[in-house]
Amino acid sequence: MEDLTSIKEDLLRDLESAKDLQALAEIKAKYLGKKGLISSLFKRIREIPPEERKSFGQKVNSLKEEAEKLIRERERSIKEQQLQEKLKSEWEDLSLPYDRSLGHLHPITQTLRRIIEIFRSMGFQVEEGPEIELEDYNFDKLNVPKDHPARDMQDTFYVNREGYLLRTHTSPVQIRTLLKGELPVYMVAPGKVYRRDDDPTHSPMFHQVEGLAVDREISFRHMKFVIESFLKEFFEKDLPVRLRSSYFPFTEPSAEVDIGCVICGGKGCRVCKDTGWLEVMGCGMVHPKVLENCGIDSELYQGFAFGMGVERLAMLLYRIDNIKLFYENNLRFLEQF
Ligand code: 2NL
Repeated sequence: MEDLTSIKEDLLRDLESAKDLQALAEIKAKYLGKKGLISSLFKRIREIPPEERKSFGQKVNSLKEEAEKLIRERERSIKEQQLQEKLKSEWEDLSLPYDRSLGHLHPITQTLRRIIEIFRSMGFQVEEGPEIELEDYNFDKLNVPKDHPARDMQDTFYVNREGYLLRTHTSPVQIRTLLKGELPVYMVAPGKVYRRDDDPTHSPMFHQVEGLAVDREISFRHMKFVIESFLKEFFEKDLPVRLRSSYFPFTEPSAEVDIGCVICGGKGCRVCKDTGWLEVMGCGMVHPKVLENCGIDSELYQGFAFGMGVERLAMLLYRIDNIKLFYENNLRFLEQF
């Protein structure tokens, strides 16, 4: 009987000094485990005179139940204490001031979307394609001769696999569309293009938008009207536009498009190199061979195409003098747009 009282006193003292669940588990094993102090009492029942066994058994049982209850209560109080400590240490003051400024689209993305929206409003569909392209779609089908300098390793990034390259223009997207054979086609192809160029006015990756219209009885005048309408909307003014004769293997005839200098108004400045004009895109009537390469009867169908550099147009629109600013992700630059 004395043992029973002292076991309970020991248990209470142990429980009070238990600081965590690990310590509590050890206490539980010490008293209630298979070889624990209380479990061993049951084994000593034979040492008790028979007439006292019943009441001894009852006392051990109730000690066992009480011990279980005390341990459960201590477990709850340790858990509650740990929760309170956690709440205190992880508390965050949600009322503290924080940076509420929002990000925005990159100026190149803004310019790209501005261009696309103007052509969409004129009924052109937007088409996209892969940046790793077949040499066949990027050059051959476009009537670019096998020995053309643009195909040179010095100008084009060839991928480490026969017949593949990083597209040098978005024209292969238009080839893919023409090959589907669904005519007429009125489309623009925006996206990244790659050339082995790296100087203050050229970047090895830049963005292009090309346009293509293929239908019956498409003429050079349709092209001129579409391009002039686009440029007036893009620069939000009634600019002078002129076409200068030029050459591309995929168009015949071909032209460069100039606008009156948006910086000096045509008087002559550093940007237009004192000519009063700025070259902003290239264009032309789709070469019959390109149509035939895509399985289109060039006697029935004609087309016009054009291509422009997005960085160049963004630089003129926002008056930026260095193309590299677009790729540095300097927030002091980007935040201005
Ligand atoms: C430029 C000139 C141009 C084209 C791109 C084209 C596409 C097909 C057929 C014929 Cl599928 N032409 N594209 C035509 C003329 C000029 O781009 O200076 N780009 C930045």
